[in-house]
Amino acid sequence: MLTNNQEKETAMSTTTLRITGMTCGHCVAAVTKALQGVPGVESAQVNLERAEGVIKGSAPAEQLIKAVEGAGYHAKVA
Ligand SMILES: [Cu+2]
Repeated sequence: MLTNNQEKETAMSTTTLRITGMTCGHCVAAVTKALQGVPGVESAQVNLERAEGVIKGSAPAEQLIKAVEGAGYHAKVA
């Protein structure tokens, strides 16, 4: 158990993205869904007012940005 937890922690990281183009809750939902669909993502929290997404997991930032752009928005590492 302990070993599993430790392995998980080392593989996990937090990526913060600056996301532009979102105007409403629909956009937030679309971006969140796109991010959650990236392999390795454990959780994605998208904030409209801050134009920000906080993603936890082992997915590389490059893949996260691709997913956001695939949904029709723009992102870069904050
Ligand atoms: Cu919208």
